[in-house]
Amino acid sequence: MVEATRTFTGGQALAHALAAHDVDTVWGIPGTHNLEIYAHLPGAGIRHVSPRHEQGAGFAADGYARATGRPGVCITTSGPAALNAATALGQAYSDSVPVLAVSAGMPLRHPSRGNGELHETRNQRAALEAIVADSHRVTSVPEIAVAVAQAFTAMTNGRPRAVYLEIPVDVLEESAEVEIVEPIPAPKATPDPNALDAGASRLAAAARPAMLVGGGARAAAPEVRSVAERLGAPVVCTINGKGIFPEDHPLSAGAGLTRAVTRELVEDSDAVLVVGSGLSPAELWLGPLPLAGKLVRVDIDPAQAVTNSVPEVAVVGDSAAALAGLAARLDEAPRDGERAARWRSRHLEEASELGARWSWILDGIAAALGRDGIVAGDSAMVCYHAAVAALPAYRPASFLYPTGYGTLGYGLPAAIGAKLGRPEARVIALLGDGGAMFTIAELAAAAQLRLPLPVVVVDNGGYGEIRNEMAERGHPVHAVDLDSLDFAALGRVLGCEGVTVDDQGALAEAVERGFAADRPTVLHVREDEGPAPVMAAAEGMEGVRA
Ligand SMILES: Cc1ncc(C[n+]2csc(CCOP(=O)(O)OP(=O)(O)O)c2C)c(N)n1
Ligand SMILES: [Mg+2]
Repeated sequence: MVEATRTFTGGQALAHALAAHDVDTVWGIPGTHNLEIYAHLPGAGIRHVSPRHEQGAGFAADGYARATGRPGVCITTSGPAALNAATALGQAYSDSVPVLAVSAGMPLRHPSRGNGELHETRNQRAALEAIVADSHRVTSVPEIAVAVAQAFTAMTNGRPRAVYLEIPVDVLEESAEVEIVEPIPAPKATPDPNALDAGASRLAAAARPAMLVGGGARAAAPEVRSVAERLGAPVVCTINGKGIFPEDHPLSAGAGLTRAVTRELVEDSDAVLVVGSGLSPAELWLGPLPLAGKLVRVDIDPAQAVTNSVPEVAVVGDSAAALAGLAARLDEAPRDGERAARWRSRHLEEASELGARWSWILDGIAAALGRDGIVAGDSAMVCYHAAVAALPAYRPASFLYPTGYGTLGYGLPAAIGAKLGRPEARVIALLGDGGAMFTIAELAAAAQLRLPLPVVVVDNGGYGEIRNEMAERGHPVHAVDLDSLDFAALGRVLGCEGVTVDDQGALAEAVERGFAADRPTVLHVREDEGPAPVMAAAEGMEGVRA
């Protein structure tokens, strides 16, 4: 807590309320309507980071939140600025990432009839409300401290999500007596012991158990491990869960739900424990997994516990508490190590097939990244076809990827957010040439921040995935070719180092140098020719990826 009661302007009340919630960094762009917020960020001890576009602010706040486990905050001015951040909020919402967007809005005493106020959006709050889990427009200065506390509760209590807080521009400027509100203590999401009993006995009775681990288990890595080891169960992580279970563990069967190995493992298993995953179609783009009759689900969100696949047993609660409860009920039984080894080698074999086309790139990155690094990826084939399967991860939140919303332009700003949140970690951005251009301006932001950030751009001359989809459908292939750019030169113009690399050794060396540099390094890499991995569509499914 910063102060007890004081006379604050609205902008000051916001800055102090954020500080009271341990916010140390915010991303945003100042404008006429939010100047009163900017006036008070330094006084509240909050570092402000300048992206080059509000979408970059939102993605950076997301990357920071994923990498640190703490909410990310972005600040916009009204109208176009708030809408520029909207896509990033949609991304954070769909991947269960706690991001708070605070925006100035039209004044309280304003007709809202499209009378032409600067930045006027017909209904800004409604536009944002359609995207996030919780949105609120305050009507007075004292309310701001309460609204911030409530926003943090909405973000962090239960399933994390994006939230939106709007402060009318006149409320930002007014002064009033404000009581600073302490963070609201979150109730413990303790699982029901009966559900734990039922889940544990269902799992203990299985001869061939498996586990699927999603992003909701990011704070439960030790508990995931102890349940997996007790069950002797092969473990697959989802894309958002990648790294929660270390991929060099003998029970690891890799990451990615859409993969053939995952489907075959589920088919072969007689009980499957799914932890903190929506089993979302966005990741299961070839169709749902055959989980009927064998599913035990752990989720903090009671609604999500039955979404997409209905379980035999649902354990609702905090994933660490639920898994600890399950582990305590499971015996350390001798298990079939041969089965786990079989699935592990099946995974490794498939991963090397999927990654083949990009293997020199992935191997070069892996060599320099080490066990503790973080990859922030974009929605490019090198990420979802290859890196998910073939770039091993060993820690929670070490692979940041726009899974649910699938937006392009995420990787670079998310990497910036991650690097600022975890300065000691090696962070790398992995982008396609098409997606890179969506937020390429953020190279200038990263350069100004002097971030030692390698940015790998995998260039296949355009929207490769969409080109493939058009061809597969027998449609005319057009609108997908982009003139090849000199990304290294572009990086240099924006204040970075820039290199073009065409072999694994040079790439690994440039990445290694990039981690030690005093600015970002753009690595322009040309994708090898040849067919992309084919992921055959399941019966009746289109198999469309994006
Ligand atoms: C915001 C947004 N617009 C459009 C798309 C549709 N889309 C999906 S993949 C893709 C191509 C991306 O190209 P690139 O980043 O070069 O990756 P590649 O497919 O070539 O590996 C497009 C346009 C999207 N996912 N997000
Ligand atoms: Mg491309």
